[in-house]
Amino acid sequence: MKALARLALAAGLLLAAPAGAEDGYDLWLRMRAFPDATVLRHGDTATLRLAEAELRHGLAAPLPLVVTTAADPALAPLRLPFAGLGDEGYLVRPAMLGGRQVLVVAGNTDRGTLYGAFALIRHAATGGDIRTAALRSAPRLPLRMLDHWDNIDGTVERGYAGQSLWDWWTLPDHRNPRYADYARANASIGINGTVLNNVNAKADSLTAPYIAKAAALADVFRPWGIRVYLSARFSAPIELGGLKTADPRDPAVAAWWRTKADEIYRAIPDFGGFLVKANSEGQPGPRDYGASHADGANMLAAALAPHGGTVIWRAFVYAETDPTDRAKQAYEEFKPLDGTFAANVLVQVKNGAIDFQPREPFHPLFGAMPRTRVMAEFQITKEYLGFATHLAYLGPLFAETLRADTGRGKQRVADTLAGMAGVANIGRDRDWSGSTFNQANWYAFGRLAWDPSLAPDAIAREWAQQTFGTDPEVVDTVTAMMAGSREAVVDYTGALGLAHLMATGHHYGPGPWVKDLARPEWNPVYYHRADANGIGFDRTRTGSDAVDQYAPRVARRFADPRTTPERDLLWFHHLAWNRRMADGRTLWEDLVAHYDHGVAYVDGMAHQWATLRPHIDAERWQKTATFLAIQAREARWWRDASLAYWMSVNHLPLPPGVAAPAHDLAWYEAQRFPHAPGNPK
Ligand code: BDP
Repeated sequence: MKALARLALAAGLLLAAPAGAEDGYDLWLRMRAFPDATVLRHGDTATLRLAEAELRHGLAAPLPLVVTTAADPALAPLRLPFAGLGDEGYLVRPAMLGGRQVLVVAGNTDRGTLYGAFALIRHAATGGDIRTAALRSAPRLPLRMLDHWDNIDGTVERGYAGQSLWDWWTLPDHRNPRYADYARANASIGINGTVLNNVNAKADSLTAPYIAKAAALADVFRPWGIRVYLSARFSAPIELGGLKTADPRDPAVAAWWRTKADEIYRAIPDFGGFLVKANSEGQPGPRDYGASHADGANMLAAALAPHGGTVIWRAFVYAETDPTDRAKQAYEEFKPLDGTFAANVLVQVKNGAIDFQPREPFHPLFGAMPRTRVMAEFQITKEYLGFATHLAYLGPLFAETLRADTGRGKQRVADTLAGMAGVANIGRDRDWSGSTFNQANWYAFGRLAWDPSLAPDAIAREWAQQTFGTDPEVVDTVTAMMAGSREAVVDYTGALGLAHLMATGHHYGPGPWVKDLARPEWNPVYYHRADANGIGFDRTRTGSDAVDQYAPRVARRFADPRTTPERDLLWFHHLAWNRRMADGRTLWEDLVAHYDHGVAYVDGMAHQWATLRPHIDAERWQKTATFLAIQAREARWWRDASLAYWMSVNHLPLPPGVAAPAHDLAWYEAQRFPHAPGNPK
C-alpha cells in the first residue's frame, strides 16, 4: 500500500482513503486534491462551479487552472481550436494568460468545460503529466443515455444491485445527496441523458405527483449536463385520461398527449422526451389499432416537438402471433418504415436481433434505415451474463457490435448511430453496481458512447488505474483478468453462436432443455434446434433466411458456414455434430473445449485476484474474491448441465480426458430458484 501511495503522489494524486475503508462507493472517482490547487473560474454558472469544484478536489495541479468557456474574452488572443467541438466538446491547453503560465480548461459551453475537467482528472489519474496536458475531444454520438428499468415500487427489473436508486416515496421533497453523486459519475464519462423508469411502464409515472418527482431529479441532474426522460405507456390516455382508445390516429388521443407534454415541460423545461416499448411482450401500442409503429411514434413526436423533445421508439418487437424467426421480426416491421419517422424520433435497436445474449451478431437493422435516426441499445446489467456476481467485462461486447462492418459502403455499426443507450446496472448497493468490476461496464459504456473507436482494453486500463491506483502489478493483473472475461461467459454458457439457453423467467443458470413454454420463441430448444444429428438454427435460404436481412456482402459471408466466423456459426447454421472445425476437431469436441476453457478462465481469474490481496483494500478484495468463487461454481454448473443435456440429445461420448458432469441431467433440470433477483412479478 505504501508503494501505491507513493506512486499516486508521484502522479500528483492522493488516494481517497486508507486500505480497508473502501466500499466501492467512490467508483473511478477516488482522487482527492492537495489543499492548495489554484482554480480560477471565469464565468458563473452552476455547471462551471461544478467544474471548478471537481478540479479543486480532483487533482493537485502544479500550475493554476483556468475554468472557462470559448466566449471568454481573455481567451481571444490564444486562438484556441474550438471549432468543431460542438456543444459538448472540450479542450485543455497550457497557455500564458495575464502574464502567467496556466492550464486552460474550456468548451464552447459550460457542459463542454465540465467534460474537460473530468478529462483532465482522468489524464492525471492515469499517469498523464498535468503541466503539458493538451487534450481535445468531442463526443461522436449526440445522445449517450442510461435506461433504468426501475419500477415505482422500488424494484428494478433485471437489477442486481439492490433497490432502485430513486426513492419515489420521499421524492420530490427529499433529494438524497446520492442523486448528485450519480449525476457526477455519469458526467465524468459523458452520459447526458437518463430514462428514469422501466420500459415496461406504468401509466402512473405520467401523473402529476410523479412528474413532480421526476422534476426534482431533473433539477439535480441539470447542472451535470444530464436530461431526464420517461418511459411512456402507450395506453396512458385510456388509463389516466379516461379515453376509450389509445389509437394514435384519434385526434382526442393526440390532444391528450399534447396536453400531457405541456404539463411535463412546465415542470421540466429541458425534459428529454419519451422512451416507448410498444407492442412487445404484452405492452400496448399502435398495432393494437392497426396503426404502424411510425404512426405511434410520430403522434408522440408531434406532442413533444414544440418543446424540443424526442421520442425514442424501441425496435425490440416480436409477436406471439407471428411464426417468423424471432430474429427477423424487428427488421421486417421497421425496415419498411424507413423515412417515415418524424425528425424528432429515434429508433432504438438492441445490439443483436434476439435479446442481449452473451454474444449476438450485430442487428441487421443497423445501416438498413439510412433515412431514420437510429440508436443502439446495450444491456449493462448482466441479465444473461451471470447477474452481478460474475466478472464479465463488457467493453469487448459493446465494441464488437460498434465495430461490425455493416456491408454498406465503409460503414461500421457505430457510423450509423445517432446515440447509444445502456440498460443501467445501478441500484442502491453501496458500490452502485453490485460489484466493483460491474462498475467497469458502466464506465466502458459511457466512454464508448463518447467515442466508439476507443479500444476496450485501453478503457479497462484507465478504469483500473482510477479504481485501484496506478500500481502496474495491480493494473496489469486486473486488465488481464478483464480482457477475456466476457468470452469466458460465452464459453461456459454456450459458444459457437448458441444463444438463449438460460432458465425461464429469472434467466439465472442453464435451461437448454426447456421446451414447454407457451410461446415457441420463449423456449431454448427453439434457438439451438439440437437433435441426434446436429445443432444450430438454419438462418440461410434453406432455413429462415434471416441472413438476407444483411447487406449483400455480409449476407454472403453469413450464408456459408465456411465463411461465417466460428463464433457465430450456430446462430446462422444447423450443422452436424461431427463437422470438422478449423482446428481439425469435430464441432462437438470444439463445443466441449469451449465449456472447459470458460471454466478454466474463471479459475485463472480467481488465481490472479488472489495474488493481488496485499495490494487491494480488504473490503473490495474480499467481495471480489467471494464473487469469483461463486462464478467458478456457477460456470461449472453451466458447463455440466449443458453437457449433460447435449449428450442426452446427441448420445456422443465426451472426448478422452474430459470430466463428466457432476450430476445427471434430471438433477440439473430439477433446480428451482423462485427468489432469484430482478425477475418481474
Ligand atoms: C428482456 C428482459 C425483459 C425486458 C425486455 C426488454 O428479460 O425483462 O423487459 O428484455 O428489453 O431481455 O423490453
